[in-house]
Amino acid sequence: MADKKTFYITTPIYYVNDVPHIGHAYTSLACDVLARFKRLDGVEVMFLTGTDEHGQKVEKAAAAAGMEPQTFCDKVSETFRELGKVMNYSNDDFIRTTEQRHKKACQALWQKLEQNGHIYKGKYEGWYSVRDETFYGEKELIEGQGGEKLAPTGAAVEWVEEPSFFFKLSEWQDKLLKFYDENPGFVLPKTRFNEVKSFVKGGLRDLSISRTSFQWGVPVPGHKDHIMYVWIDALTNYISALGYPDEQAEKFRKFWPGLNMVGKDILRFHAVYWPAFLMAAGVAPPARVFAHGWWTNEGQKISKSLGNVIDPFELVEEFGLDAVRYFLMREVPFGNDGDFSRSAFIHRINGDLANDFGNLAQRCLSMIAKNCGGKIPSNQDMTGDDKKQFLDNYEKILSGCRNWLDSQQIHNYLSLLWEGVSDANLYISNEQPWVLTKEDPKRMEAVLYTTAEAIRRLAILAQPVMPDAMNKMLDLLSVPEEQRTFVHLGDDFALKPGTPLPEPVAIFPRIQDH
Ligand code: ME8
Repeated sequence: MADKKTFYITTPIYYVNDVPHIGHAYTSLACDVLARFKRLDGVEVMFLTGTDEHGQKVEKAAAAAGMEPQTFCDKVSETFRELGKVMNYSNDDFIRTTEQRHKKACQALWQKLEQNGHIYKGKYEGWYSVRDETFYGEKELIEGQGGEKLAPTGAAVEWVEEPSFFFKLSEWQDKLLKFYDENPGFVLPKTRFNEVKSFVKGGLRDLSISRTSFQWGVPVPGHKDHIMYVWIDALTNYISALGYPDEQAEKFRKFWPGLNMVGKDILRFHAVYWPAFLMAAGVAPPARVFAHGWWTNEGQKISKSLGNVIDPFELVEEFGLDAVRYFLMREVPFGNDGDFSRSAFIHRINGDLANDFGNLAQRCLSMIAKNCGGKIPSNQDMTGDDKKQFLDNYEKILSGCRNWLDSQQIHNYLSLLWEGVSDANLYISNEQPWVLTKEDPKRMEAVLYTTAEAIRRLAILAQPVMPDAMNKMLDLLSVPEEQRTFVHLGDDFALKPGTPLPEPVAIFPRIQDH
């Protein structure tokens, strides 16, 4: 994937039974960071998100709200678009499963599976959880406090008996295992891949892929009384947005296969069912499925019933967007579970942003304003050491960032950049330009120049996580807007002595806890 000139990344499409919370914001944010990084690195990117609007769960939520399903979906889907604006996602498309382009793709995929002999008609008798939109085997169930049967996720289950079409998933065990062997990077993190493999090794049952007990979904072609199982419908979104069934469509040819980013809760659908459906239809499986972990809130599982849902809109309102984006991407190793706590948030933001990066910029820029006439200082007295230590290492930093992000290690990419921030802070503390103002003003200018140029490079590299704040920082350095991609990191685009700078302002104020 690393050398490809195009990059396709998708978020799960979110159910519209509920309004967006921090978990949804997190997944999409990670995709946004990866998409922005690739764009700055000269890669043609397609970043897709959207909403999952069919199925019993949504139908019930609409009924509970006293609304027609379509009107209900229109309303809730809009809140996910709104989240995208507030979080500054750079998605290129937003797909809704109630759109015609998507229904057409689902029906075409179904027909392909049927033509290729992978579907048969039968009767489903078993357990179903509407909350999880998942069929469960008897052995998977757990016992609730009152002795009732529950899904392994704790969701209620109901017994279902109805005519159903089935996908012959049982025939895919060996083919999937072979595919996994041949594609060792198909699922990340590795531990999750092992879970997927052992699930498949345990044997696969045929999968019920149509329902007859409700109406809200895509009709099975030629069988209007059957509605497609919401997961076969939902997974198809990743290719319907590329123009499937037209496999010659420009986007499809350019971007498929892509990276499907998901939370660990829905890995099985993406790493087992999805590649099986695709291979059965003669389409390539995704290039990678990355399953990230889950957030808890102050140590507790996030749930509506506990009333501890974290509202991303409120968080951004209180702390500012880029602080939220930074915290979510930096605090927890991407792939692990993480805990959201107010004190950890404040500690992280005040430490990394206000103290480390913010102070560095503030110190450097205010000295330039005061002592260099508000212009980029001269670099005449820069030493070979200054350059070697701070400026010549950017290629190594860039390639380090690329490596981390090609394996979706977003936290490591940030910690690599913050090593650069620490080095620059150490440099300015050691060189003490404030002492040089009288003693050696030429050297003072060189020290401030070196620091400002290091800040320019770090700010360019940190744009994917904090696009607004880093743009402001680059504005403060008078870096032309069209010179902010990774091509511009090197010496050819270095700051030009004598360039006038705007009045410096603090970019990352300290958060006062109250
Ligand atoms: O599953 N921490 O939609 P969904 C981190 N429609 N991420 C979380 C989270 C948490 N506490 N809670 C939710 C669906 N998420 C299907 C997907 S795709 C073809 C269909 C994130 O609205 C995480 O990405 O329930 C998880 O996978 C997703 O929200 C589930 O969103």
